[in-house]
Amino acid sequence: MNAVPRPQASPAHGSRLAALNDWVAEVAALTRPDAIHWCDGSDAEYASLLEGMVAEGTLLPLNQQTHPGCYLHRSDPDDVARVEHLTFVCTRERDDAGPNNHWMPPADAHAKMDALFDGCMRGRTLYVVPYCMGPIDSPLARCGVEITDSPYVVANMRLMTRMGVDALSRIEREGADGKVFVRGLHSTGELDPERRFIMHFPEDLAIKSFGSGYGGNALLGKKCHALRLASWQARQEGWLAEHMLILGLETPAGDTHYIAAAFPSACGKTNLAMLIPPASYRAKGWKVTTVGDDICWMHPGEDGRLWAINPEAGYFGVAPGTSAKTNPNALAMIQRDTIYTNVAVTDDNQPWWEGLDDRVPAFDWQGRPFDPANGPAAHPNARFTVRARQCPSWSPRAEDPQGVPISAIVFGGRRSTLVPLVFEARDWTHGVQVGASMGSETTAAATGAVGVMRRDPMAMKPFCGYHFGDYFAHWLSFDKPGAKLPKIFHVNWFRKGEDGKFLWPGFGENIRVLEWMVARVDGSVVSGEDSDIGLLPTRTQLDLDDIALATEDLDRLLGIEHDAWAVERDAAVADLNAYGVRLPVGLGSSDPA
Ligand code: GTP
Ligand code: SPV
Ligand code: MN
Repeated sequence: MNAVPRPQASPAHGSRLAALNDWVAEVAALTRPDAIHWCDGSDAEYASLLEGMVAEGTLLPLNQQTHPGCYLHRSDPDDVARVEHLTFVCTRERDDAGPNNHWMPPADAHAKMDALFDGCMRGRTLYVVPYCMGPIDSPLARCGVEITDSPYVVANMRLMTRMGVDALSRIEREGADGKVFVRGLHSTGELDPERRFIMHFPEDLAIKSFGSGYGGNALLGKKCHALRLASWQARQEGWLAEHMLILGLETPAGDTHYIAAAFPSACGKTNLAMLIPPASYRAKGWKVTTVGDDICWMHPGEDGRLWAINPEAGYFGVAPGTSAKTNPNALAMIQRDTIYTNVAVTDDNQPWWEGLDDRVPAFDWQGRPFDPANGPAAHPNARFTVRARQCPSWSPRAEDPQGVPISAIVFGGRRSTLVPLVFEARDWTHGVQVGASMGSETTAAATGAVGVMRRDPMAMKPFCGYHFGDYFAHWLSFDKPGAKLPKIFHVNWFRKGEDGKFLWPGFGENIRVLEWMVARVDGSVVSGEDSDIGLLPTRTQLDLDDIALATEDLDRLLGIEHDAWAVERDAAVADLNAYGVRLPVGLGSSDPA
């Protein structure tokens, strides 16, 4: 039962847009909810949703003295991450989805999903959630409506997107001009992993998701809309929808450079986006502001540059590893008005996770008394959901309807061996090749084995809504006369020594690498060594003065192992060649030059 807040009488009166009313009525006829609630996005509605979930026991208030407005949701233990093997892109032509996606014919997918949705909302409330991805007045923003029977999803959508009456007005205004909104239908169903599917229909801008309440599977504005469907739309319309953070880097000279960075899930986007430079850098005037931490939509501007918006309005961040040392901005922002999912709690009911501090938790993520024999106290993919504006480093430019101009694009993976701290691509085409060849060790953000090296081009393997061959060609197409494209770099914060420890201190110290990048962008530093993988900084170009690094560790972090790289490149080329005839000429060749 989830009959909160009080439903409206009839779906027919929800919107001025007939297409929306008709769709809601159609979904209600299929799913048979007890009540229908059109979300307005108000504070009162949010409060009443939380209250309802607390009453039914699906949300637990945390310590309100230390964490006002904070709550804990414990998910079903089998529903803790994205399920890539159950995620499909259902294009009319199989080849349009590409070998990078699971595919099903649209008619079969609809039949399968509609059978699951049949009567699934009996005894529940159907929520209509209008949302806008991007600043509400931005020409670059796109709208959608999610229908869901999960108040947890509604509350999370309220934090993560511009949700409610303003979004509905825009949808109605655009609908009157014939513009289509993204239709996302979601039900948590019985949370049976055997009856769980996330289906995308890019040609119809539609999503159907059943059987999971977890973030990327259920908050349909995020990965389903803003990446899988948006990447499809972006290709048709000449822009890019990417799995990237956006940060503003203020230099001592007073310039601000905006940098977009694509790292796979749980590989450091939130942390880099909220970086606090070490004291010596702060004293010189370096500062980082946060525009976005997960998704970036980039449009070519009239000036030839790429202009980016963050389509989201909140953060759905990884809790484990977040601490006053690693990410003080994040820790500060999640002290209030935050929904936690699958963290542990201390004996005085504060949220806790591995890496936070040395307290010992009282209960683990499943609510069991903590026993290390059961594994980590917090689930490794435990998350927080919070409004973006609560971040101390939040950039007001996140609300700029025109977005921000991008100076540099960074690709990076979690690679314990081989891949150096940083290198620069020679040009755009080489940069696309570097991005397309990216590999990373898998994390807990998706179900399956952790720590396995997998090719994850542009950190988009789970999120590109069409054929990767076409996607790489689309990237290459931005290099045309008049374009002032960003420089492209590759980083790796995760290189390990023989003792299994990270060689590079990471986090705030990553500013040293960003500093080199903007010096390259400004032209104030001439390029370093042209190696077989790209341009490397020389030792003197990186400011490493006051960090303790043994010379042999530094050699490893900054050097190239030529033989091992040759093997890596052959492997990357072989993987790229799997994209067959749609792979742009040159990308699959073993000679990158
Ligand atoms: P998604 O939200 O899944 O897309 O992840 P993300 O890319 O935003 O990753 P996030 O910043 O949340 O980091 C994931 C994990 O990597 C956390 O446990 C971090 O503490 C850790 N991490 C982030 N940056 C660094 C770094 O510079 N060095 C090391 N060693 N670990 C890092
Ligand atoms: C990711 O897995 O990349 C995330 C979390 O950002 S989710 O919303 O589940 O996709
Ligand atoms: Mn992500």
